[in-house]
Amino acid sequence: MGASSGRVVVARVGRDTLRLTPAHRFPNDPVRVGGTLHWDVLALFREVLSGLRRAGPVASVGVDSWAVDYGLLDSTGALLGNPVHYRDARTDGVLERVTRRLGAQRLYATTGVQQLPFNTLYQLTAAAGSPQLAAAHRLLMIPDLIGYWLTGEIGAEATNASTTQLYDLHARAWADELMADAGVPAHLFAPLREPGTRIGATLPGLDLPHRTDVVAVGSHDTASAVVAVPAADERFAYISCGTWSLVGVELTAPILTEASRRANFSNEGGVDGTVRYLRNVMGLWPLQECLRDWGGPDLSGLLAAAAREPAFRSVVDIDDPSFLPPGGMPDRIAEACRRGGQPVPRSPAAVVRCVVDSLALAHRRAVRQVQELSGRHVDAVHVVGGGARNALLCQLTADACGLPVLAGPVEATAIGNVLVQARAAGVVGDDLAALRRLVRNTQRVERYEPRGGPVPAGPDDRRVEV
Ligand code: LFR
Repeated sequence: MGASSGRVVVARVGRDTLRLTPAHRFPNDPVRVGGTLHWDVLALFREVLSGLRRAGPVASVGVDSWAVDYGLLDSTGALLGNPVHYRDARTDGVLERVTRRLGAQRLYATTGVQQLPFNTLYQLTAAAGSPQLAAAHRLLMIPDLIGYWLTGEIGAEATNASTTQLYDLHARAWADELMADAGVPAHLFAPLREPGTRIGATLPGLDLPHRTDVVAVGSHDTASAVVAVPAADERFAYISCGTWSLVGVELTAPILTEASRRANFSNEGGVDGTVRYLRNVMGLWPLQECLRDWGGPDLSGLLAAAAREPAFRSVVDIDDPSFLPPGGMPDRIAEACRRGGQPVPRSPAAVVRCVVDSLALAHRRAVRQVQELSGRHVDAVHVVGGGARNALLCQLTADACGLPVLAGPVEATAIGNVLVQARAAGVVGDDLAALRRLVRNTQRVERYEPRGGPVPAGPDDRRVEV
């Protein structure tokens, strides 16, 4: 389940085969009620069930989604209200308040996580004192909530737990002391489980035609996507590009230097104990929001027109937090151009060009920084996820980075999800290198060489000084 759409995908996996068939696709449309932006999580669950009915008999099921958001359960296991969307304004100003109290250095030293206003820590602080939180018995992250509804089993998958800013990356356990000091009730958090472990069997009452096992995967979508990066060695950066661009490298140990903290890089938990050392870049969200504002025009036509627009005519700092909330995106882009003394794009094609140019420059900034901060030098940038379909973005990213871009697979998240299940079933080889070899040998990857033309300096590196 992604922030803009979900899908149930059936995979057929063997030692040398990996074939994906989409069984069901569905939109994920948030709902604003009483001024708060919510996920329609029951609708999502209904669509998951329809997908499973269409999928036919399968060996197992794995669930992944975006990170940081959660549902609260009461002592009977009933859901207490709809989960709140991480883009809701309830966290405005909370990061600054909590950080002043707990200290940015301490937060980073314990959790290794970048400062994002919507981290679970800040969402829970925003909810402090609410009757809902007072009645809560358990907190489940979105994929764990779906897993609970499918099986009746409670647990917290580790890769997603690592995004909450309430997880101790050294102890690989919930950060109880931090929770106590932050006023977050530690009893809400479920026992941790690792990707590859069996959660349980689907409940008979769900009325699925076939009962099947549910297996924990890298339930943070980005963790699954990184599993499916078709790299042959470790000298690669990845951009998991969808609503967000997650730009990083894969490491075996976290980087917790002051420079890393100030550059706002995250050490998120990966599959097999790896560290996803990455930064959130704004991604395709501004483009998705422009399309929504324009009533959903055809994207491929717009991208073709954008490719004919003059390059780097107007660029903005696409990572600016002013682009985080939904609504009125074309106006906000125009306003950012005006503020930055850039020509204001007039047509949709010019706006799209500005967004894609700006995103390519933000990719470059993160790819450069991740190498400097980690000491890992990369020979290529792998773009996986929906953004791998965007040829203009891939080419401009290659040009900006001065590195080849290897684009694909588009369905990296689904592939990473299913490969961890297939490994748990003993069908495929055991280390990540073997899983990636299978992806490389079976999936289409497009190569974009840097063209070597002039690329302007990007907007200044934005530092998060808190
Ligand atoms: C990508 C993603 C990012 C996370 C953001 C919010 O889909 O999971 O990794 O930072 O969504 O949850």
